[in-house]
Amino acid sequence: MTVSTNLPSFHTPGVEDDRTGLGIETLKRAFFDNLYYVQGKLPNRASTVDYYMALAYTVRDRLLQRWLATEDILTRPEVRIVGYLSAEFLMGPHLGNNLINLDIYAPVKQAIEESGLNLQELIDIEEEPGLGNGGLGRLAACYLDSLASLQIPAIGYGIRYEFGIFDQEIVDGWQVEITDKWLKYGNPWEVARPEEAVEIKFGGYTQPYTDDQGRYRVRWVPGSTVMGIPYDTPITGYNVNTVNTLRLWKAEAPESFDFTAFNQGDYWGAVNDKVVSETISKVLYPNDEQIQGKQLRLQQQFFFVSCSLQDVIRRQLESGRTLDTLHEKFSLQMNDTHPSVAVAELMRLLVDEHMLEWDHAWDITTRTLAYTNHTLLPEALEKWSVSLFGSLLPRHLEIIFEINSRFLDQVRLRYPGDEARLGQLSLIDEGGDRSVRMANLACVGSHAINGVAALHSELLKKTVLHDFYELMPEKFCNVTNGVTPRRWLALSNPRLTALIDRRIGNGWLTHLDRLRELESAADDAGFRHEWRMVKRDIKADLADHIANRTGISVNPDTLFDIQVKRIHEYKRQHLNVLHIVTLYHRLKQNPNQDMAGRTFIFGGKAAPGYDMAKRIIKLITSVGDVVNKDPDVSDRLRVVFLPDYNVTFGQRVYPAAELSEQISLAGLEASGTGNMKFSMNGALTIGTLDGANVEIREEVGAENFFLFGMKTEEVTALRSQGYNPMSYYHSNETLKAVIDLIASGHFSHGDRELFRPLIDNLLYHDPYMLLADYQSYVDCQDQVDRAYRDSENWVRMSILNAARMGKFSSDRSIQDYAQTIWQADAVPIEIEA
Ligand code: C3B
Repeated sequence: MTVSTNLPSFHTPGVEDDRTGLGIETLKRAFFDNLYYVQGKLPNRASTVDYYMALAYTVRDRLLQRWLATEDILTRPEVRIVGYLSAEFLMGPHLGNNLINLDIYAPVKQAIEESGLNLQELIDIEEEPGLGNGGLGRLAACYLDSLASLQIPAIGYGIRYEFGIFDQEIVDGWQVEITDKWLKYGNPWEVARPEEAVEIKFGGYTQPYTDDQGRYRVRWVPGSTVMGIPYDTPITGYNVNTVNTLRLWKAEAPESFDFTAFNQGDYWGAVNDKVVSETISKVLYPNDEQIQGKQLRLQQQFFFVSCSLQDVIRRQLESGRTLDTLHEKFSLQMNDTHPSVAVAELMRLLVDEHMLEWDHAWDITTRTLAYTNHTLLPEALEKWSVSLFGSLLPRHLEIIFEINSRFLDQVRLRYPGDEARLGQLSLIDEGGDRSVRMANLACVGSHAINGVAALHSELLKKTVLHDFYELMPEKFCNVTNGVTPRRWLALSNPRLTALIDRRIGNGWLTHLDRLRELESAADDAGFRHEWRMVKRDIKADLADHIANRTGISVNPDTLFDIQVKRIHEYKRQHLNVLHIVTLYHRLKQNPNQDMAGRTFIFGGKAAPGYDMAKRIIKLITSVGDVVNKDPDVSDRLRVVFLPDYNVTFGQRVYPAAELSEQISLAGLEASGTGNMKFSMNGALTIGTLDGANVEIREEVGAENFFLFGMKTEEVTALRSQGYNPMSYYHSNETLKAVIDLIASGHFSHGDRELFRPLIDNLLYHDPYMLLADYQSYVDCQDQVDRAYRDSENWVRMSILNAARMGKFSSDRSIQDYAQTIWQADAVPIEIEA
């Protein structure tokens, strides 16, 4: 289906319009016009931020016609819409990305340069909207890019946090959290739509009543209400007319003032209501994969889910359809369990507010919703105490009990007498303080359940969701994650992109499998030379950046070995440190040791309350302080912790990497997506058989991947047989020496207490089995060292890695979702000139 729109376009045919024209003179005029009329600045008084804002508006003007055309087609009854419900969207800066997707980078660059400014400087000044913690939020952002690029009508639904993920500073080697004020200069990319605000209820009680047809009904009498105000951001597709919408909700009080209180002189009380309401969308919870069970978090989840479902229902009715066919027009994907209260809320809206019969509503609900699981970590499985849930959402608790009772009846029929299984499947955990199991709710209320990499989806079926798999195997599927090559190659690595273009022409950014055409180039010495030169230049740029940021000088001719991701024990940044200390120990014993110079680069945030993760950061910076200053080793070893790792910094770092560290304990990293960004940019991976590493290795070939460590089954076997980390410590001389060196205070000015919690944890518990994988990791790193010194072959492997990454384009992931879960099609939009 192709649709054309003939929305009025407000410009005179034949005349280049200042809001749409792409001629250099037009762009310059529009830019200065926006500076004057929107920013209210004259060029001689304007700051870089003013110029950035003026340019952002100039670019936004150029996508508005497509955005409105896309909005317009959503109202057609036959157009199917994907709604992506996510508590996090880690979008990264918009300006550069929109220049790429609108294909106007070159003319805009020329116009800006002819105006005496530097485009890169304006791109770099954008405060990135950090409305996510890590992988899960960034995946949502890549998926929005691919949905638009594949011309699938879609809306991302989430929360407009006033404060996103904190900014990280490193003070005396420790992480310090600073509030993220991303909105401080205003946000040129969003449009508020207060006319589409919705009302959200909380608390209170429920009341049964009989309707005029004599049917039993329930009414929810809320204790308080807040308003959800939508803020829309355009999501451009690459070289297409589709511009989808990211709709983020801000919480506001229904009335700014409680006039009764105000008139009685209680000014503070009157305004307080507003303050309390606005708290809901105030701040992003900075924990990744660790739930805290805080009331405000449940309020946030219900808030954005209810806003979004009311929005979906409004659109359904406005398109001229009834709610009976909601599932035909909408497919709603729940990004992890964070939005899973949607199951109960959609039922409430259909049954209580729109008066549908229960069974009919249930059929619509389960056909509309689908659930993606992103983790097997037990501490990340969301549970809410029944008492907290009931006090905040009394009607939803009743609905969940009703869903559960009907569901358990079916289970009893299928497995008579199997009480243990019943207890596992129940939506309510009856042990201790009773709680609602959100993953169980999501499974029961969805027609599809998927994991995010082949291994992860298999493990889901075998472990955490095993009972659900046995009961309803037809719901289970896998969609391996992907990342957008527009941001992660075209925007972040223009030099490599240009080199690839010269070799295989263009068009591969939307058909990433075409990178295979580079395979033959791996055998072309001339091409290898060019590839190496590109990498060398980018490494030199990163080295400059590192020097500016941290004062540490690094040599761009050393191997850039990089681990960037959230700091978490299961991701094992400290295993990387054990290797660094091993090399340090070796070099101190034998200063003439033959090895390639290496620069170890780390980046990542620790959850503010996660002591062990914060200590890992301190360990990295402390080892760096000693190693970088020690003349015996510092020509061959450098260790850098780059503060405040975020999307913007990711764009610098992936292109410069030569070795990508993906070293989680097998079975714990659901997929990983950084691993894909590295490989796409020609880094080789050292990794375990975990998450998407398995599939990356399959694609690039075992000979182009450095594999180490136990497999998932070996991990399970070792654990069940009784894992004893101390035995590795006692039987491995080097390992013992390395651990003793850290424990002795060598990296902590003699302080033996600083790293004791980390060391004791490794020796007495080691839940992520670093000691068991240590020797295999070090041996594999030695292999990396030898391989790197055969530089021609290294470059060959680098090219082959990039060439074989087609599978990991998020376009492929979205096509998988569209075919197997959403039944959504492309709707190309023609815009009449
Ligand atoms: C992450 C997982 O840890 C990654 O393996 C995975 O690649 C991404 O999700 C995307 O699927 N994840 C996260 O960032 N936050 C969570 N709460 C759960 C999983």
